[in-house]
Amino acid sequence: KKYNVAVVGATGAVGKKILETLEKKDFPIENLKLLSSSRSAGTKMKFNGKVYTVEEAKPERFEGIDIALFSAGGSVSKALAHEAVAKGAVVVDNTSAFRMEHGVPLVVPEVNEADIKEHKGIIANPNCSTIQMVAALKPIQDKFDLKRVIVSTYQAVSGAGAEAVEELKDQSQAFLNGEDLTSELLPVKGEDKHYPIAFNALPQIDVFQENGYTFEEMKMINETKKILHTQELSVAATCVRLPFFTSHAESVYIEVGQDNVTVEDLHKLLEEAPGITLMDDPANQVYPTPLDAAGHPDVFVGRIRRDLDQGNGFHMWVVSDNLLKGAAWNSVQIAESLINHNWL
Ligand code: 11C
Repeated sequence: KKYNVAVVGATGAVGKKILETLEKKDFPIENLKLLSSSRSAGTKMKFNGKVYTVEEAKPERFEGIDIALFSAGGSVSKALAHEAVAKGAVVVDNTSAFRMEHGVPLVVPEVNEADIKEHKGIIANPNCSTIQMVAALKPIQDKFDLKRVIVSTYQAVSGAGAEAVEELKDQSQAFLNGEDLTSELLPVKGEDKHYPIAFNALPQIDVFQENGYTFEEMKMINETKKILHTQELSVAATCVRLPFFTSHAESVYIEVGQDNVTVEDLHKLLEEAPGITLMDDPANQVYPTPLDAAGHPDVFVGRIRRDLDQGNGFHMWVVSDNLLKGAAWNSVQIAESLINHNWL
């Protein structure tokens, strides 16, 4: 059986990766519809060798669509996702619009695939930095119980969109030419102040909340609890933007609920875990970097070591391509689960 698929936000950084992933996975597509804002409508894009013209996203475009993959920003999802569902489509939404809504499954297939079947038309794809962390945490939670998670992130500029990638390139060039740097976008589009990202580190991703955490940090905290089904888990996050293009890296500290867990136990678990590639051999300087992970769908884990003071505490380093497992790959996996389990 083949399906009618719409990609909303097809011309964006994630939309392009969704198309690449659908091609790579040979997704069973009957008809493909590429949708975007009115600004990008009319753009020609190739898929499986055929040229498609991108159309403006409007409610009537979802007539006859089985699966709609949204990645055009929260406001587009809020405006059109329910319309798409009303026309009979199941929506996989890659924005933060519905993630914390009751009745909307928030899914990383390796972690909580079964949640998909509870959907009422919309399934949310988590934030990229959350996805890679929970993929690494889930096997540990299942076997050794998890008590606490403290994460610090090292995030790529592509997480802030194609314009942020351009800003880093322009600023790097200017810096090396000895010119003044112009900052118009980062840390957050539309905020009062902007700081250079080139040769810098910005401890703000998304807007600040009343509690002093940023929205990105709160996404990591709240989404992790929802996906792992553990409201009692202690989670704290500090999210930082760094000047590289692809893949988010994370230093993750965990405390497990069992005594006598060893680094070898964690190695064995993660070696066998779906979607995880273990790269952890300090004697040979083996550990994953953002460049290693870029272009690959897996979550890479290394640097696993016991805390020197806390017997049940461990540190690890988790890296993954933010546009693939963090976005496009995970969304298409959700769509595959929908069809493989007849959950459409
Ligand atoms: C970033 N994690 O790196 C963000 C991008 O909620 O899907 C993804 C935003 C989201 O800036």
